[in-house]
Amino acid sequence: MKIERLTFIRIRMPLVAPFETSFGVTSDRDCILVAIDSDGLTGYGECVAEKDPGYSYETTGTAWHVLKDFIAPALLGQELADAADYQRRVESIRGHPLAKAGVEMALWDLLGKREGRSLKDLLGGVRSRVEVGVSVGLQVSPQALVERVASYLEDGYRRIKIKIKPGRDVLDAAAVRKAFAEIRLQVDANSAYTLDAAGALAPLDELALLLIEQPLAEDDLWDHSRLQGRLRTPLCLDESILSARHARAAIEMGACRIINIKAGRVGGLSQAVAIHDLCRKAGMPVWCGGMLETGIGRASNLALASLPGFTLPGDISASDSYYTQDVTLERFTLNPDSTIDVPTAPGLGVSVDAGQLARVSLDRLELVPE
Ligand code: NPQ
Ligand code: MG
Repeated sequence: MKIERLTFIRIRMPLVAPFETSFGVTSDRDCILVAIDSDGLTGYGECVAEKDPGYSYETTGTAWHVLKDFIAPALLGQELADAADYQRRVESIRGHPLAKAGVEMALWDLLGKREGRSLKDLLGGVRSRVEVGVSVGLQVSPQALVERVASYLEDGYRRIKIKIKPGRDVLDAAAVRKAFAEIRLQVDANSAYTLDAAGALAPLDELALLLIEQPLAEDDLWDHSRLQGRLRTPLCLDESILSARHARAAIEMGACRIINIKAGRVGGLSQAVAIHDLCRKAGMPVWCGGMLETGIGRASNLALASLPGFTLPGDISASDSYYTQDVTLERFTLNPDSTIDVPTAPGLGVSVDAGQLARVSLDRLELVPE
């Protein structure tokens, strides 16, 4: 495929409710959409960086810079064979996985549209519907949290993840467990603890949680292995797993018993699949993480989560749970069994709502070969 044009579109979509985590609170989703034109077709991708460096050091600002000044010049006017070819061309750009992954997603969409095959088929997916859950932000009180969870259960979600931070952990989780004895429940700390402070998490072992996600620092596999030795509940790593090498090290060290895979965090769908394959061989369960994606990234997550090793429910919620209006014409809805259908149309299987995209756009840059 010849890369004839690259377009970057910065958008801002209001969330239905503010989303609070251990690193901050946000009321809008800022991200960058990527469009690649080749041979009369357009492929779309989503860079999941946020406005602020809370989850990752990358932001919409750094991603815009890396996309415009480094990734685009490496691609414009070039013939690209596939995702592996793309990764070789951006290999010398250090870091910035979220920026790289946004372009790789657009390439897959283009490849699929060209071949008339869905992303699920291209990646080797085996399921037509995937199990999903919802991620619930920190609320003002344990009572408010229980009410929020009740409403998500009413919507049909059968797996609940709550955000925790020091001082808002055991009481919150215990309140939810007390109100709903049987539900599949897990917690996510987004790196808010040190190994010493994580002593406070010991009572979580009594709450029958599916997992405790990323309690310690992103760059601290070692202390996660120490902490896992003290807890019966499986630890799950999110921020710490940036490549297949990290995944292998985490497995060998016993730093976790479950891995959350996000294509953005690992630099693209191809690496996400590689980590899936490695974990599958090692018997390490994985699930698909989420970044409050628009319909574009959501479609990509559904295709990824259809691979056979994704045995736990993903953070892939129905569009309505986060946004009143999306940039895709398709809206993803929850089936009664807490699953969402994987798109079957070529590529990502979604089409962009041009009017809505124009309404949420903040900035747009079109680049063509010189
Ligand atoms: C996680 N996601 O698993 C994250 C992190 C996260 C669904 O819990 C704006 C955009 C705010 C992306 C907050 C979920 C966000 C964000 C948290 C991602 O760790
Ligand atoms: Mg997480």
